[in-house]
Amino acid sequence: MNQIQWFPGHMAKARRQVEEKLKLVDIVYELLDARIPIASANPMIQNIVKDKPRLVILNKSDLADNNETAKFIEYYENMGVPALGVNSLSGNMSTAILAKTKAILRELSEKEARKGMKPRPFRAMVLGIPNVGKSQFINHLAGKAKAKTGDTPGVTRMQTFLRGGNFLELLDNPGILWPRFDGERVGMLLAMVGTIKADLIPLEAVADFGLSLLIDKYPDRLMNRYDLEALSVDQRALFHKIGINRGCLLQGGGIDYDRVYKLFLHDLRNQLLGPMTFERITDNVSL
Ligand SMILES: Nc1nc2c(ncn2[C@@H]2O[C@H](COP(=O)(O)OP(=O)(O)OP(=O)(O)O)[C@@H](O)[C@H]2O)c(=O)[nH]1
Ligand SMILES: [Mg+2]
Repeated sequence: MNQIQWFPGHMAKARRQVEEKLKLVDIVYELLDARIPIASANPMIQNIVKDKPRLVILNKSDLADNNETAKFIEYYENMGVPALGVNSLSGNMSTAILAKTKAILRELSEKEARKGMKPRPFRAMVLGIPNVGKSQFINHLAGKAKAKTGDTPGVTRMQTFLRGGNFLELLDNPGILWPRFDGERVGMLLAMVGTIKADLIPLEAVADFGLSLLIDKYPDRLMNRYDLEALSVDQRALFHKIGINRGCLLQGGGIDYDRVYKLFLHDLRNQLLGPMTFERITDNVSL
């Protein structure tokens, strides 16, 4: 993965570019990763978007726990921030997104109609941290693979408007914002789902973090997947057990822990333990 390095200068530039583009649009689609809605949010979003209408998109909702996605949506809506869960890969959410957009922008349409203006497509821009699925989301709405996607952050360059049905125009070049940098936990979550380059943090630390999250939030799935009879508090012992059950052995017979960690993270990222959400609303959300 080609990691964008965010330095203060880059952040200022990204912010400026987004602020320029904001003038061109009626609404902002703020994309979050439904598995980590808090960690994948840009900390300055409110400050950057200001009073431009905003719709929070919990993207990659196919990878997340539906119950938890519903709770996050309810939470945002209660705070006055409209939100929707979306699977940009294979779902068909265009109608729901357009309907929600129209509802959010109703006042604007009415105002324009009173001024005698003809109905026009709304203009939207997509905002989010690298790799959250901005280009995929645009393609989903535009109906074809028009924006370039890839699992490397930072693949998008050009700037035009794409048609998303008859009522929407999307800024082709999405606004890329930096992730949170406040604390180890956020970095771990981003590395765990594969949003930031995994080797920025030692493999063992990411796997260890993931294991403790699963012990806390999805213990049954963990035990089922790896045939564990009990979840001891000693994580090294659990990885040892997983290593034995999965045949991650060194030539001399010891456990190949690196392989165990990789296998575990691969399973996590590829939904082999089912769709999961790694944060809860109670984990101190700030909008
Ligand atoms: N399962 C699933 N994968 C998704 C979804 N949306 C995007 N992806 C995948 O996530 C990866 C990143 O998607 P992009 O659309 O390239 O992300 P981006 O935000 O445009 O990334 P940058 O342009 O690099 O900032 C790709 O491998 C997509 O296939 C989704 O809703 N569900
Ligand atoms: Mg992109």
